[in-house]
Amino acid sequence: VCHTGLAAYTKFPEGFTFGVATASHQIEGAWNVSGKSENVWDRLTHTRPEMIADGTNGDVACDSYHRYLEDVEELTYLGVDFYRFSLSWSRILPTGFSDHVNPDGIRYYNALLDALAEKNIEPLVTLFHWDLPQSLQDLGGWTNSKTVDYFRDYSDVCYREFGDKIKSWITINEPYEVCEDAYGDIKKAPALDSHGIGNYLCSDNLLKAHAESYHLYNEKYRPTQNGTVMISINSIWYEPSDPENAEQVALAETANQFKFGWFAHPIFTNEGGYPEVMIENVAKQSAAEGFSKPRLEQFDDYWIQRIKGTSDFLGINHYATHLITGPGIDPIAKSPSWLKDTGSITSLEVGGDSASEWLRVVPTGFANLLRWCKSSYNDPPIYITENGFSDRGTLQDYGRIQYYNDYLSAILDVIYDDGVRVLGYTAWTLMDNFEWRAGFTEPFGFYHVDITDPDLPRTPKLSADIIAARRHRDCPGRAV
Ligand code: PNW
Repeated sequence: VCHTGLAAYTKFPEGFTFGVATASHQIEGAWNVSGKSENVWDRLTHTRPEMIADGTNGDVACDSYHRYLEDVEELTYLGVDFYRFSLSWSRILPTGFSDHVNPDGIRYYNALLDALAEKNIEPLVTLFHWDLPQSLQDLGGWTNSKTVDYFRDYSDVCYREFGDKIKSWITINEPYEVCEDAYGDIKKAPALDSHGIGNYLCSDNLLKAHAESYHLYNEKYRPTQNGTVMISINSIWYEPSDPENAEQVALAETANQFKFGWFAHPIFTNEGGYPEVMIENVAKQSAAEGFSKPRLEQFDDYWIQRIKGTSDFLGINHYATHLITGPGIDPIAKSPSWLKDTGSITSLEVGGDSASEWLRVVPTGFANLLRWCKSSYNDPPIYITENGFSDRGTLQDYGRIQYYNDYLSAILDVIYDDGVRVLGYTAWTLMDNFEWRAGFTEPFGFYHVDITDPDLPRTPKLSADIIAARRHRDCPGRAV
């Protein structure tokens, strides 16, 4: 139906849908406006600006809180089927708890949802894309088991207030990045750096929180609202540097279990629970390090059952493939730590580069990841909930155009050659935005945003023009 480029296959199956994504903290701005309270990213950027590449923050960002109608114009120009965005917890619940619902927060998202509906753009909405209320972080955030209840309460408010307009939900964006980067390291806020400990407390709580939110929707809202709920899991996909070498192959599998399997195995396998190799490796390392108990333990039977099967689709965020270069402890690994627990050394795959050090272009890795997901997780229906490329600040973004052509071709290959059930695709991101600790130095957008101009003008890059031209040509009848 819709052509993508020069490849073995050029047409996606009937019903395949396309969208673009953003996240609240990266675009909204209005950080302390109309009742919104401080979140962990506000705190980090305000108190430790030296941790952000260009010293910027999300105070204004793309000012989408005030300019959301411009966003909807851009989406309309691109001709997308759906728009993935996230809700700001501290804008909706300024105390972090459900005792006080902020009417201006509810009004804002309703206005955005209404503007999308007018253009026939479906919302795909993430409840949590990293901007935890600081009030909850003060209580331990995702290391506090009560956050399971607080997240369920927050979900309840969102399902209740917006569930008539939102039929597709994502509970949590990229649990690995939350637990490992934010609690086990300093790569994301709150930058706790509790390596080997906080990261695993987080995963226990975050998986339970996701499951409770799913069950809540299932029991209380699905009968009348008829929507779906999924989780989006990020994968750096690991491959053996020598595919003929059995040890390398085993190490790559271990690395994938530690990265993707950490959160996918408990939800998408028949047996449930954390991957066996994780439980074993962490137990072994913990004992050697002198801990009285393993730093990560298997869920009990109640929670294994409660977490299993709690996602209507497998949401995959994918950007890059890395090569395994050998067994042994990575010299940069802290002790104790997730990285040390994996027992494998990784390195970047060769491939075209981007503005992000971690992002190399390896579309074959994407195809292998999708085949692996099919065989590891019972052939789940899949949505690609993020995929994208950072440029070095140009409107002539040939690198991005090439990236999307190649990665979309990889999807076509696995759909037609391997029967992988990919149902939809989301590009990251609509417009250049606050790229976390990289500030505004790694633009991923179809639109350039000039943050030096107070009007924050948005300009379509070449990639945006090409998408717009193709979508309106090949898919007539789309909202223009
Ligand atoms: C995602 N990796 O993060 C996030 O969901 C977005 O908010 C972010 O802007 C986007 O990707 C671009 O970075 C990722 O190392 C962080 O593979 C790390 C990786 C991938 C995605």
